[in-house]
Amino acid sequence: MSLAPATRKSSYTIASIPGDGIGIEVIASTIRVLETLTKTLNTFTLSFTHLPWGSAYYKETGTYLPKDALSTLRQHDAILFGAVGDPHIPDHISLWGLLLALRGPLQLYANVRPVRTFPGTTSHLRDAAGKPKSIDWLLVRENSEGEYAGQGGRSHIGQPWEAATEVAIFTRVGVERIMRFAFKAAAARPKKHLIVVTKSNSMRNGMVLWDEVARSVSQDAEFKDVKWEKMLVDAMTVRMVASPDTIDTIVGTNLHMDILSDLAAALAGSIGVAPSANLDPERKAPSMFEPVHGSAFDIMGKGVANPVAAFWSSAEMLRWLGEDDAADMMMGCVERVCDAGILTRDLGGKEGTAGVTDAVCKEIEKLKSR
Ligand code: GGG
Repeated sequence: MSLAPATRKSSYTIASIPGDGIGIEVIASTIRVLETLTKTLNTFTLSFTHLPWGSAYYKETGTYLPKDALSTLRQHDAILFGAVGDPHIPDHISLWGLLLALRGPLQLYANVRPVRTFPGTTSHLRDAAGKPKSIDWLLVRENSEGEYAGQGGRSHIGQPWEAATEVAIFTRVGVERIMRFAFKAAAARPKKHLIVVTKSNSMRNGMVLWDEVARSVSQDAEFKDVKWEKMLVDAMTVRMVASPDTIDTIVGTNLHMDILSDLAAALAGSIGVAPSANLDPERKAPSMFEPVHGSAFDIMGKGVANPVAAFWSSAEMLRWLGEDDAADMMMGCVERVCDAGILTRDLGGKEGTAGVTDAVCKEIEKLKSR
């Protein structure tokens, strides 16, 4: 949900950061698919800047990002990101060195994760008749503060009395802007229903601020049609499993929604298809699009990674740039391929990354004759 309108152009610049592990494979596939799409449609072009930032770059240079990384990225219309994580580097070093060093400083404060039962996947939820239930939710994750604000520390390291803190920061401006974004997103969906997830029984400061801001934003005339309710995060996990039909749009903190969005993706069918968008709704910085999945080093280089989450993320990128028709066409092609059973092994199929990518490219080329 943009707060500033997209400016359509004839040509867009995309910064590509494949990162680590299978991120490298799925982003290569995605660029092939996007290039096939733009060539077929002939309505706009995409030019890619290939940035080598990731764990290999860190091993070589001692840093994940060069000093001018943010200014380099700001020269682009959008960022396509793969994954971060390497078994030889502690996860907190890689995550803070790359992904979190972009989300916070670029103020990509809204992390949007659409979750639905995709063609070719089956929801893990079954109704009383034993039939799989399908899911269609929109998850909105606050993406700049909470436990991810970077405040905390360790003292008396190695002593039995060692102490460590991870301070959750919630600011009124941070909570209000994500709440407005979420209400707007909910208002744009047919059900117009928003669940605000917190833990405001035990967390009596920051989480109570969330509740208060939610109430005050809900009173805006703009949101009078949105039905909203509060839910504690523990109860929300039960509701996601037991009553999925009562859910539409969910908003919550950085940490809560990181966890709930993995659960949601798994319940809907597979994390292998789950997309995400790190948005600056004011469009001062380029927004960043990435699959929810990580680097999956165990299957790296085997040619079996599922590229669908990266394809879907790139369709969200096109939509964000104002190219809705191209995004719809691309998603239509990906869905037809998956529906035809051309799937990677994680979804029970027989294809590898290349097989699915080839099939999507062929489906896109068919658009020429329509
Ligand atoms: N493509 C997503 C990715 O690389 N995720 C790594 C990860 O651990 N992310 C944690 C987070 O999103 O907070």
